[in-house]
Amino acid sequence: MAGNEKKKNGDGSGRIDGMDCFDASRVMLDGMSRDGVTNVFERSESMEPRCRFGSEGICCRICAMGPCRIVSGKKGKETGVCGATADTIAARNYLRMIAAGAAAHSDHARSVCETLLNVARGKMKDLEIKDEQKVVKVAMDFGIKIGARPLKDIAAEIAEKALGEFGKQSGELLYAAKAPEKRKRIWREQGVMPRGIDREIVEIMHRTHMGVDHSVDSLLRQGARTALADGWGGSMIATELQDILFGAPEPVVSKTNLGVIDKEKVNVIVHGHEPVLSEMIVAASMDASLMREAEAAGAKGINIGGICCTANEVLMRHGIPPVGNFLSQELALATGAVDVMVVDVQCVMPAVTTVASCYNTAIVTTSKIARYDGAEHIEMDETDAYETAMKIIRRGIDKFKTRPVNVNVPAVTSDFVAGFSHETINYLLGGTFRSSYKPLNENIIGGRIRGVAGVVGCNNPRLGNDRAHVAMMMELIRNDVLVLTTGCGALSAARAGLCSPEAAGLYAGEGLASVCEAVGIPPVLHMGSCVDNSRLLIAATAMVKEGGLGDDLSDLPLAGAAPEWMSEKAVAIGQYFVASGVYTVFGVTWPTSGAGGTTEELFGGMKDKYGACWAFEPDPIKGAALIIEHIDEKRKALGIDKARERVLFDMAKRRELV
Ligand code: SF4
Ligand code: MSK
Repeated sequence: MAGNEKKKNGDGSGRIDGMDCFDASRVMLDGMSRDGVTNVFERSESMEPRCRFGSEGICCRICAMGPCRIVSGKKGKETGVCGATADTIAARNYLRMIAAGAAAHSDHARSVCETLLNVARGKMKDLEIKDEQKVVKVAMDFGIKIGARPLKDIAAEIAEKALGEFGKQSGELLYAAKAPEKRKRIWREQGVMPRGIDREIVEIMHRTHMGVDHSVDSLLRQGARTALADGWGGSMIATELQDILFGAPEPVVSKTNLGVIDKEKVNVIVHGHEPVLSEMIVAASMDASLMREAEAAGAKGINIGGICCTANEVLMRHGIPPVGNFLSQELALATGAVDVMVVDVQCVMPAVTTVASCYNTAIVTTSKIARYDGAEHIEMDETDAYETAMKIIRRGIDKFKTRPVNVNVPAVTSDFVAGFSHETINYLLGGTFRSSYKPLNENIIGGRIRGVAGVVGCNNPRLGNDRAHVAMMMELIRNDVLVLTTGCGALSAARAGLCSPEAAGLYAGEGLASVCEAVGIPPVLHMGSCVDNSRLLIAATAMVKEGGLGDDLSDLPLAGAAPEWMSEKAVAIGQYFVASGVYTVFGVTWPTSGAGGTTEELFGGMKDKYGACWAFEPDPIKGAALIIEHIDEKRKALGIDKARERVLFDMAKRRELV
């Protein structure tokens, strides 16, 4: 049953009548169990009880005098062999998570810069600059002269300047200039203004080497600086330059869940993060010669589906239906109808090769830096990515010929809308002639929208499948909080039917529903992939600049959350939210919980430094309550907590703005 056909039951579970979005996963898990194939949920269960020292961040193995673990109490060891306390150990471990997360986003960004440079210099066949307006916008952000220069020259200079951000040794990152003035002052005062992306990451590795930085305060400042180098550096560069290359997303209608796999067609699943090759795969899937080859093999065509953030990239720009998120990768393979799964970097489980071998699927790795035993490797030829895409699809056609007869595809999909970039929100709210955040701000000031929450990040088998995301988002929209979402959380929301305009009437509070219905948007806005969390920073900055809601990001009735986080990238994202002034609630587990001083600094001390701090709450409904409480505090501080005339910007009102 499609998500749009569901009936409201208000239990926050996302359950719908008949087979629901979660049942599709259960069908696959039962099938895998019958086939004797293990899955991520079983493996997660088998890890219990998890190591307490590791969970609480108080195991250190950075030198060979250890590993050391801290056992508090009378006979316990209060320090490691070298004398490092639990706080130092936990802070160092935490910083290394940020370094890894920032490195992943930023290395992705580096390859986008290289692609743009190659395209601008005419070295890449079949790729063209799609968004000329964005070239001009980014050139202005970077202080690049435009004049009458050819667009490709400007684009090449953008790519070179962006590449320069990685190796910069001093000064300030270019995109940091976009932040509100007050925020920049805070960063400078706290000594956390990022200099160069690579420099900050390397400095974490140096500071956390045995015997270097032992002060929690000093360590956590470098953590904040590196995370900012991710959010306002690597991630923002990736987002903006990908928009130049592939086009800024616009609202697009699609479907999601395992039912988008088409039994009659050759199914090619794109999985990972970098969009260059997946863009080419989408283009090649329409190639007449390949269509003929697929038909000759007995298929009714070629079907592309996505998993994880590659899914979000091709969804946002082409409406390609996502099969699912992180936890769906094995389930998709277990349908037996996936002919080839093409993977690049990040969030691809090594287990896919084992599962694929049981279901006749080819796993094809394509990145120079990511190889798996048991997979085929077809390295992307940067000068001819289209040809690489053709080879991969042909591999799928070959596999289709030997596909087993018994495939198991649950006929479950949900309809939804994605493609809410900052530019789109601006346009949808303000209209063509005067794009503006004014209607959003006015509705927040008037009380119809209580506030905004960015609910983002991975999903985690320790919590079941998507339930924390769905429960938290439903609780927030029920309380008139507009939800912005990215990454796997966005795909959870889409699957549960929360990203359809109809969800406003079904699940949102009266105020939020009235605004969504007037503008024609869902109460949960899908804004893209993990690197696109930078779109949230830009949207929040636009709200500050619009006026009426304070003069810094920390003044806004705004919060962030990752109720099912799993990867180190999520920690980097959460920390750049906090250092940008956005209160952030994580679920699942807290990586420094065994170290009181470090945790206190993250949950409290950071509030004095950055005007925002972390919180940990494993229960998603209680996590939503923390967010609502925070939003209400901010409303009070802004003096907009009292009932005021509510402003609804309908079409007539929006026309008045022009
Ligand atoms: Fe143990 Fe110190 Fe070595 Fe860490 S750095 S393993 S705490 S001796
Ligand atoms: S893919 S980082 S599981 S959001 Fe970006 Fe999903 Fe988290 Fe990977």
